[in-house]
Amino acid sequence: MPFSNVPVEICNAIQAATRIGLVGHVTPDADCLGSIAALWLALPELGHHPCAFVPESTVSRRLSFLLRHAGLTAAPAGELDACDLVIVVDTAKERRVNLEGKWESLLAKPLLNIDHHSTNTRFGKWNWVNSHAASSCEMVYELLRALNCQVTPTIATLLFAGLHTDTQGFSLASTTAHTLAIAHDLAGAGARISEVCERLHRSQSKPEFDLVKVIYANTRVTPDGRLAWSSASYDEITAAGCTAGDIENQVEIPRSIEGISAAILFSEGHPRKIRINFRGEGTVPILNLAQQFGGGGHIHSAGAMLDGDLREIESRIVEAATRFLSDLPRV
Ligand SMILES: [Mn+2]
Repeated sequence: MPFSNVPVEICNAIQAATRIGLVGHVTPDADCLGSIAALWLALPELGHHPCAFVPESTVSRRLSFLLRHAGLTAAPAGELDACDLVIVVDTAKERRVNLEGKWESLLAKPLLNIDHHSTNTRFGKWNWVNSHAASSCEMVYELLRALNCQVTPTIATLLFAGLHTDTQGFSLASTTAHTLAIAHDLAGAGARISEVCERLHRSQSKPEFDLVKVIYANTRVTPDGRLAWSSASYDEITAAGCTAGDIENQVEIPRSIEGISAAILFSEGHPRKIRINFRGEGTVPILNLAQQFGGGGHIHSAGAMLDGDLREIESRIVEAATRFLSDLPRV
């Protein structure tokens, strides 16, 4: 595998640093946590003492195994002061960083931005943004190879988790021969694949299962069959015994209906804070719709946050989505 993809200044910035902070995005997913945990395990080999800033309350129960496997303990936010380099992974814009306190405090630091979101605002001093990469873990793998770091079985497991989830089990259009070649390398390095997949797909708690039932029950499809959407109100989420952190990729439920062009999930993790996940099938550039509502992400997978009444936001966005899709040719 060639690792010439990694810009030399990225390696230089890491090698020159003494105390490296690691930061990801709010509502961290497996790609974000896997990237942070893998770097946290690998960088000491280069003589660095990384600090991972991952507020514990933001990590879903289902994904907490990633941090446990790494033996990672999150650093208190105050330790950011001592860092002379902060690597921000999988985060499209600085406002989405997952930090206790104010994200603005981060901007005073030299930032190294490693990401695969096409909407990345290039907020770092160094920016390595590759929107062709299926996951940030894929990029972190290349980085570790370029830095001549060992990829231990645990590091391989963490990176595999990110590759696997961001590609929906290697099922999305973003899955390339390159993605699979890296997955092959990770398997060769000892990634514990069945363990990751059991944690990700066969480890639902009863509350998570009950929330899934709500999302199935609330799924609707427009008369033309092009849009499927669902919702979970704050009351429904709490009645199931879940919290905002348990909303992950349940948008895959309405998305699983045959023939749709787009799927949307509206979730009210906190009262009147509505998170919207958008997915586009085939060539549907759903990001353009999400951006009408201040959102961002990838061309076929995007998100937005709005404040207000769930039902009002739901009907407004479903209407806009229907219009958006009617202007596109049928897939
Ligand atoms: Mn990602």
